[in-house]
Amino acid sequence: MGEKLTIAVQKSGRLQEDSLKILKECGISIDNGKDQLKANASNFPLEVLYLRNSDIPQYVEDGVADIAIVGGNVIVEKQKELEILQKLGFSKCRLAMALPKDVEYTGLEYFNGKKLATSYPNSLQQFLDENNLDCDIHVISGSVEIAPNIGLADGICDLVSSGSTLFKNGLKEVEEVLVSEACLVANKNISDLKRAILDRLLFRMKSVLAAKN
Ligand code: PRT
Repeated sequence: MGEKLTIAVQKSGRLQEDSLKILKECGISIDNGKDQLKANASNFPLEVLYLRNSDIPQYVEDGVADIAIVGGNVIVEKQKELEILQKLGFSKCRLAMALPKDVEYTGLEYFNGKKLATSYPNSLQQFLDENNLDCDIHVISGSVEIAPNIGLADGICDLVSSGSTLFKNGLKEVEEVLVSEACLVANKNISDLKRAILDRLLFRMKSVLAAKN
């Protein structure tokens, strides 16, 4: 049997549909049983692993998957050494800091000494360090936007796309920490044989993306 490339894509969630769509647009047919965690392409040397987006950077760094489609913000948060091959133009969002809408925001120094709730402590800490700010970071794994309303934090740092969740929770966005979109990433040490398959895939992907612009 010839060499195969292993790609990780999100099992379910915001990235999954567009991840599979772009593979399909590359002419790759995946034999998919709905609840399977692993599938093979029938017409390309590719195996697909369905994993949680937040676990994907670790799996790629460990070489369990050779490549992956993953949210760019997660690579930053998990602090993994991955090769970013291509930005894919979907799942665009930003990691942003937000405050209760009535707060009079005076600039970044406002945050000094404040308590911030987030699910992205590493990305936030990096931003605070770059700006010489000292905050108390409170890590919560979901429903971050509710934290200021229930007295858990002065503000939040969370992903924003339309802004409607912030609005519904009486918050306003005041600082952008980073921008993110889905990316094709690779393990830094894949074999030459796999690299050759990857080059073929990447060529197709770039053509698909170019046709969209
Ligand atoms: O469980 P798993 O680890 O697989 O997935 P996940 O926890 O990473 O969650 P999922 O599927 O929700 O998000 C996958 C990726 O989509 C994220 O890592 C981002 O890269 C990207 N993405 C794009 C977003 C959003 N937009 C987004 N709006 N991820 C989350 N949100 C959430 C945000 O946290 C907030 O609660 O949506 C809410 C805000 O949306 P708006 O439109 O109201 O601003």
